[in-house]
Amino acid sequence: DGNELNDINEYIDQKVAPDKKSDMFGAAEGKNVIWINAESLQSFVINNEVNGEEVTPFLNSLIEDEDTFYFDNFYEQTGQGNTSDSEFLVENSLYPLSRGAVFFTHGGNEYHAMPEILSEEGYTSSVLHANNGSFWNRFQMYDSLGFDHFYDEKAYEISAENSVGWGLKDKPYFEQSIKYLQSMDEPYYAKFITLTNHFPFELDEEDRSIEPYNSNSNTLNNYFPAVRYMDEAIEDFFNQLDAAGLYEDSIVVIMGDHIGISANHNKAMAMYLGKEEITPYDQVQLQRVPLFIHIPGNGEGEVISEVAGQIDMKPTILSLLGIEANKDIYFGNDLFSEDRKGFIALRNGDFVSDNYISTAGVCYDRETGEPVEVPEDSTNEEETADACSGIGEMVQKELQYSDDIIYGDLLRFHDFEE
Ligand code: GP9
Repeated sequence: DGNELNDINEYIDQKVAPDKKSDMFGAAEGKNVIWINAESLQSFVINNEVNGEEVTPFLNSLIEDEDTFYFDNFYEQTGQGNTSDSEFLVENSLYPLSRGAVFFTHGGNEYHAMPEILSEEGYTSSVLHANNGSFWNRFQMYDSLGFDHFYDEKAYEISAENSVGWGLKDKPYFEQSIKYLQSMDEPYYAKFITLTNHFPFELDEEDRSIEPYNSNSNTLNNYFPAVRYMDEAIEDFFNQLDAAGLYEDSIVVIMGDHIGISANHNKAMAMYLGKEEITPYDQVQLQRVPLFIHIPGNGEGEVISEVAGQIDMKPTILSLLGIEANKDIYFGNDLFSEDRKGFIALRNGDFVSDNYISTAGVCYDRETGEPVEVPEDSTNEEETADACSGIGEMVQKELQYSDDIIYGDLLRFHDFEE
């Protein structure tokens, strides 16, 4: 009957909700939100090179842009639902499930997602993705999340020439999407989901601007030219937005959705990163994905290094747009607020906090990557207790609360009205 919600609300009030609004509250009020879900983009390629060539020249230049905020300790928190899990995190500020894809298993639940909240503020919302709309059960879930329109593969002209791997290449995809953006009622929230930089990172010769890496993993080798292609596609898209006059009135968010290179390729990854091996600590650090928030005319852009994650996107975007959702149920923080929880829970129960990384039962110092050693003769209780255990308990509680909400479809019992 929803009584469980009392405990959950109490936890959110005490541990999650900030005491006051951040300085950036309303900094993008009334602007369109153009969201780019960058398929399989990981942070290790940013400001990095392969064969002496920059991998992501456009994204690197964006970091330097005075209107861009770049988050370099931003983690993906997905489970088996991959891209759909990242979407779920972003739209709801709830966690995906530990097994299966919540888009499939709980697509018919009641949610109070970002598109619905935005529509109450006069926004229209759409997803543009040139794949079959049933993939990841998107038709049903997008309806539950409150999206007004879904431009799936039927909205695009797709041929053998303009396709590779999973379907329409990113460059023609963005090009063909401009007309849809122009037709949307403003203000709008438009979510783009790219496709070309998808495992196994196939690319036509003509689209290859840099050479593959040379290691025992073809997956990692081919990742670099595929990422460069996406970088170019996003650059072209920025230029098209500008030419169409859509740039000034819109904030653009670019977020990596999940890792592209799994632990199966660790030998090659260690070679690329110049390490002897990929440790469990490194593995968690490889779960960092880029997050860019571009706000035209802002001028205060900077690199923000505090620990952050996909769970934080909904409160961050709503705050930037100046929207208060005081009675919302969410587990993330506004990334521009100083008053934050201080940890990011990964779906498997590992976590990253300001000081520690906990994975596979070991507590690491986040800065040094060394396991936290407790002096044997220590009598200080805080020191002798595993440094990670206090936060670990909160992580477990939070994941459990989120699961309870989804399994019990609890949001149907909650009154979101202020
Ligand atoms: C498919 C695309 C990729 O439509 O979103 O999904 P993924 O396999 O990365 O979850």
